Amino acid sequence: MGEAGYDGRRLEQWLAGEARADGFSRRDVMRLSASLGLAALPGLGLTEQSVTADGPILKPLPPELFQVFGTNAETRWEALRDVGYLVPVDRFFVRNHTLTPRVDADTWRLRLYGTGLRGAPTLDSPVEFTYRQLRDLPAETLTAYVECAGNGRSFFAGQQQQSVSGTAWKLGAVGVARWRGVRLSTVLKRAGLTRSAVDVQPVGLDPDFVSGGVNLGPVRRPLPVGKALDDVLLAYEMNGEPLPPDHGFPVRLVVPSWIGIASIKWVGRIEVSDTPLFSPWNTQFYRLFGATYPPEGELVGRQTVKSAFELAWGAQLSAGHKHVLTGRSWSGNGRVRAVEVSTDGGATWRPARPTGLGLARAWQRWEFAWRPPAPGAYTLRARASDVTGATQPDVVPHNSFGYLFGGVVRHPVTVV
Ligand SMILES: Nc1nc2c(c(=O)[nH]1)N[C@H]1C(S)=C(S)[C@@H](COP(=O)(O)O)O[C@H]1N2
Ligand SMILES: [Mo]
Repeated sequence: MGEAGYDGRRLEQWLAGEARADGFSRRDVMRLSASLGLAALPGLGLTEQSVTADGPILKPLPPELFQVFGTNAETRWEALRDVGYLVPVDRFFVRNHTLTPRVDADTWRLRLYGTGLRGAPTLDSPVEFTYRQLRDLPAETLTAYVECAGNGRSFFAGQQQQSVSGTAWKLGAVGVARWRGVRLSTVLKRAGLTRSAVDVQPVGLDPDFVSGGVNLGPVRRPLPVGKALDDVLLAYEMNGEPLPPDHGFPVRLVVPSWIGIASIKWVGRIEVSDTPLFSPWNTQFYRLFGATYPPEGELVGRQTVKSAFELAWGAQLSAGHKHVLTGRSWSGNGRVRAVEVSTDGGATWRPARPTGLGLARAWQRWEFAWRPPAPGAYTLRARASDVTGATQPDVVPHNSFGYLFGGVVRHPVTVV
C-alpha cells in the first residue's frame, strides 16, 4: 500500500470517528477525500483507532496563564514564578498543527512496520501493542523539556528587524514535565528491530495538516535510529497523571533536547526503515534556510541555549526596593553552567544565583536581586552558558522560519 493508500485508510478512520464529532469541519474531510479521489461516504469501513475532536485545544486557556495564537497557546512566563521545577499541565504550552484529537485508549493500537524490522512487516500486518501491553513493559521516568523550534521567533523581528514566518512566540513555547513511559528502544527491540534500520518515523493521529491548499498528510517526522535508541521515551504519563488529551493521549514521544516537532503526540504508528525517510517536517519545515545556510537548508535537531525571566512582558517594579528577579535557563547541549544578568542595557553583567536542580535535559532555575535606582524604562537581560561552553549571542543568524532564536532577549520593564 502506498502513502496515498495509508492516507485513504486514515481518512476512513477519521470519517468513522467524525460520525460522533461535531467540531472538526466536515468540509475539510470532504475536501481531503476529494483530493485523494475517495468517496467520502458515511460509515466507510470501521475503524480500529477511534478518533474524534471538538476544538483546537481542549483544556481551559485563561488569559493570565496563556497567550493564544490560533491552534497554539503560549505559557506566560509570569505564571511560572510561583510554581516549582515542573510546569503544571494547566499552564503548559500547546502547539497543535491542527487540533487535539480524542483517542480511545481501548481501541487504540501502536502499530510498528517497515523494512527496518525483522520480516519487514507492512502496515497491513504490523507488530501491534495495546495500551495495556505498553503499560506492562518496564517503565521509566524522565524529567525533560519540550520546546518548540520556533520558541523566541518574535525576537527576529522585535530585536533584529528581520522578517520570518510562523507563530510569533516570545519565550513561552517551552515547558518541563516529568514524563513516564516505556523507552522507545524497548518497544523497537520487541518489535524486531534489525541492525540495518536507519530511521524511525512516528505518525500522529491528529487530522492531516493542510498548508497552502496542499494536504501534507499526518504530522510525522523521521528520527535517526541512534537518537531513537538513546534517550527517547514513549510517554503515557505527564507529571504523575495520564497524558492529557492536548499533550498526546494516549501516548506521545518525548525526544529530550531536540526541537518539539520530534516529540510526536497521539502516536498511532511508527515506521522503521532501512533507508532514510522523508516527510515535509524534515524536508520543507524545521530546516534553516537563509544567507548563512546551504541552499537545501540545514536540518534542525538539537535545541539552543535560552534564558527567560519569570516576569510579565513590560512588568512594573517600584524604584528603591529590592526585587528578587527569578528565571530559568536551559540548553539542548546539556546542563547549564552559569547564568549572568544585566540590568543596564548589557553594559555590565553579574552572576545570577542558581536555585535547586539543574538537570541536563530540563532547566536551571536562578535568582538575581535588583534594586532599581530610579523610575524609568529598563531592559533586563539574562545570558546562560552550558557545559559545552555554548552561550547566548547578541545576534542570531537569520533563517526564514525563525527557528532556534537562542539570542539574549531584551526584556522591557518599567520602574515607577
Ligand atoms: N501529532 C502531532 N504531534 C506534535 C505536534 C502536532 O501538531 N501533531 N506538534 C509538535 C510541535 S511543533 C511541538 S512544539 C510539540 C508541542 O508539544 P505540546 O503541545 O505538548 O506542548 O508537539 C509536537 N508534536
Ligand atoms: Mo514546535
